[in-house]
Amino acid sequence: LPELRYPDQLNAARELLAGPPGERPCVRGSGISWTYAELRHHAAQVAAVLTEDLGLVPGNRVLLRGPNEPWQVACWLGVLLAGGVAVATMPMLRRTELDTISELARPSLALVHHDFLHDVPPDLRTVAYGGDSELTGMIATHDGGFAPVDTAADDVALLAFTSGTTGRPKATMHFHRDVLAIADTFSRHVVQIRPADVVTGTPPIAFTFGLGGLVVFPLRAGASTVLLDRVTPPQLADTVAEEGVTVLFTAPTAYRAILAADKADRLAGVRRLVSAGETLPASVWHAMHDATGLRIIDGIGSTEMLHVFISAADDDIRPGTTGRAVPGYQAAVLDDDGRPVPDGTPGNLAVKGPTGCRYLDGDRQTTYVRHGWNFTGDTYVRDADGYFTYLARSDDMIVSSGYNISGPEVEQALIGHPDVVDCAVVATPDEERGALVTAFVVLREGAAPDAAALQDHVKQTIAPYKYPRLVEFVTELPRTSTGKLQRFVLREKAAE
Ligand code: 3SK
Repeated sequence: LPELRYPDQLNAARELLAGPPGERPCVRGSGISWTYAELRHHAAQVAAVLTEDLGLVPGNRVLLRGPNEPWQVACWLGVLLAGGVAVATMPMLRRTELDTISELARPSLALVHHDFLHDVPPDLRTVAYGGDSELTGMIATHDGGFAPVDTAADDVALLAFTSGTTGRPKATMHFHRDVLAIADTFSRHVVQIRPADVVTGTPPIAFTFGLGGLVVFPLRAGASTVLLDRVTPPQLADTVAEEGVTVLFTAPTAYRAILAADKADRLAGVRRLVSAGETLPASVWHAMHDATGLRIIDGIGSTEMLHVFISAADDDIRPGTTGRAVPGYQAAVLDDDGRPVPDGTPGNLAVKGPTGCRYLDGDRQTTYVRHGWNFTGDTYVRDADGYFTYLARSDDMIVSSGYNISGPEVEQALIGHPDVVDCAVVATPDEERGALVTAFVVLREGAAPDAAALQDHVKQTIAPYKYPRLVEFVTELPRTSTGKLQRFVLREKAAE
């Protein structure tokens, strides 16, 4: 792999929009269909509104909130063209989570889809976009002639939030060059997206898996992308057939559901299936291969590294393993002191490459980045051929249907219910979702067990997908003599 070299002055949005011919189809979704020239025009209009009308200066942060559709892409690119820092937030987040993100990211303003204005902190200057909104009125006075800000390759382009194990989200910073690097490694060398490709998928573009797969990769390759807002797996398969999709990004749960719904034949026109977000069971890989002849490209990435760093494609794939280090990255299994463990021995997965983990607030940095290695928090084993196999999360994160859910965050939500005196949240292994969020709850004396009421309470407090699907009522939680919760006891109980 030739070393990735970028000029010192680099604006990722300008690069992503500059290449392909203007008339080429670029992005469609929600009834909109834009060519590259049209996306370029709208992104430049957004940048002009931000700088000339709203007073944004380079380095200011802009919170973004909305579903996967073309205007979110125009806003994201517009922020980068203006030299701003995009802070994309998952559309399902609620006020509590958005308050924390605002507190940490300190955005100067927010661009929010007109259907998602609820739950945005009221003291944040917010401009609605899409349809007949404030932004639509504002961009009308700009002709799209905005000159992109000449950012440095190492200027921060985006803050990506990850749910920390403590329940408090953590922001990771990524540079303009990182945005191009993920396309010039995983996309270029493993997925191999081409200009004629039509890409789609399910991850929100506020999640870096979706941002890369559905925005950065297709744009960098001059391909086109179809953005979908909340589709079921059978609807996804139908859309793939109807829209002529050739590259699909989704999670193992969706591949399994497409197979279960007997919809795999709808993937007949697809060239590449990509899976990330959770580990892909060998059984799903083989079932999809039997049904379609396609070999799913599995991968592991992280918000901290921006995108996928271990993967394999075509004949290199060994189902059940995640693959090998993506060209441009190095991966290793290390002990707690940072020394490599022998092949076949479980240890901490560590990775280094052109992108890297940079937390906005410093306290995690020294724990998660040591000797130039980024520790991912996963326990992995490597074989003699350099294939990495996932064993478990090393911390308290629960990975369910591709979502990273922090056990302590769900506990904090539960403990806010007047009937709950103590609780602990762990994962129960599950064939369908990878893991189920499971709550062990101690009720106040006299309170009647009502799992549905507790589940509703969590859904009202934090993003609904984090609610505990299983609730078990207990009289006490296992604790050490110093009062420390013995999570491993509960994990074993949950797995029984
Ligand atoms: O979960 C993953 O494997 C992943 C992949 C790409 C980008 C981000 C993440 C968290």
